[in-house]
Amino acid sequence: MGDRLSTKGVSSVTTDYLGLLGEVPESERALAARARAIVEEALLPRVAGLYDRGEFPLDVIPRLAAAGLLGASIPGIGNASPLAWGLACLELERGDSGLRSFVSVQTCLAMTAIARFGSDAQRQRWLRPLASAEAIGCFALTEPAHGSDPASLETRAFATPSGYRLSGYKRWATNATFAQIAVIWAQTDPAAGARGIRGFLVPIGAPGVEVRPIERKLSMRMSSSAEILLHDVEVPADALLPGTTGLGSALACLNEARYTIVWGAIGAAEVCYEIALEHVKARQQFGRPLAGFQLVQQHLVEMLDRLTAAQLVAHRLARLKQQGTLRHQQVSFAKRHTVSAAQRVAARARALLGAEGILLDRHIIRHLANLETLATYEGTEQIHTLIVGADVTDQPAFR
Ligand code: TGC
Repeated sequence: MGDRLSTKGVSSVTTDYLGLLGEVPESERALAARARAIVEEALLPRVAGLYDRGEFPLDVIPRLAAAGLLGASIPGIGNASPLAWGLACLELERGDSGLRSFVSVQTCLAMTAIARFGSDAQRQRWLRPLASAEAIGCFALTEPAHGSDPASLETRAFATPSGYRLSGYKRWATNATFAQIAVIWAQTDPAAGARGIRGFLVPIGAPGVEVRPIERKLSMRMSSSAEILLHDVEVPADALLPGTTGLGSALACLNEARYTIVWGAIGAAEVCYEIALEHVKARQQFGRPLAGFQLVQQHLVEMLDRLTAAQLVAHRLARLKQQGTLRHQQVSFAKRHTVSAAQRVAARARALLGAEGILLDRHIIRHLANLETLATYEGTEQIHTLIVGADVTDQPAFR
């Protein structure tokens, strides 16, 4: 299998145990099919090398745009259904989480912020270029001292006669090293607390914007992560996203990105399960295939159990989103569920491959490492536990 993992012909047969895909109309599979083609042709043959070098494949971006993946979920741009979008995110993550994260940040964070909270002029200026990849966007909420608690962020937007002066320090912004535009979340009025937080469109090339890549990651190595330092950056009044009304606006964008993580985690889990299953069928020890041992079968069935439960959660989430009744607490529930399931599946798959399981060329260790990021970014597993806990008890326990 080596560096040239082929996913053709195995995924729906071996990982769709309850036949969920059989109920998905062809029209809702087309986007995912295009994503899969890109992954198989343009990513998988070289993914281990890219990951090893910590390099994002910039040359794939035009193909993602041509396939309609950038902005696919944005009304008026892609118009993909939640299910079609989720399945596409699953396929992207089967390649690598860095690819799904690129598409997710561009679409769910940068484009959603503009589509929902931008002025007509901002939408006109940015949405089509972002969908066609003429422009790349990023999103900066987290700060070195404020991750799980963004309400306390310290980046300030001071009103000036011509607009705003932004000063602050952002961290963990995906895509920032090659983006043209950043959605920056800043406090405009500390007395207003979380409701004083507003979003701003800041060109990465503006004087005073400094982007510093975050190096030496051992997870999500194919994704570009960066810090954004704002050294008294002057922006005009129309840099403000006028529809933003507080932290809730930023969190509304995160809901969209969290939805893609729900699906992406399943893609990673599927690949790990498939590779492990193929391996134990082929690998002979003690005179017979590993697959014939009871302990191995127990591992496989528990992996399939978690994977299938995660698929059911994701499909249900898509249905709720389609109906317009999805609550953000349900997204938290699902992110927590599918990422945790994928972590268990990937860890067991790694063990089933023995020493081979730690090789980049066997893919599993890469997904396992990436899943550490999925369990952390856009709300840690613990934060999502507390969001659901508050929902079921009416007792917020964050502070
Ligand atoms: P809280 O008082 O609960 O909420 C403040 C306001 O926001 C509303 N709200 C939401 N609205 C939409 N969607 C959600 N998911 C929402 N959650 C809360 C809420 O109703 C309220 O509205 P209003 O009108 O009453 O003002 O806020 P809190 O300060 O108590 O915090 C709650 C908590 C901890 C759940 C929240 O802060 C949280 O989700 N924390 C995790 C933050 C997080 O996910 N950070 C990661 C950011 S992503 C990033 O920067 C790096 S990844 C992106 C990349 O890869 O580039």
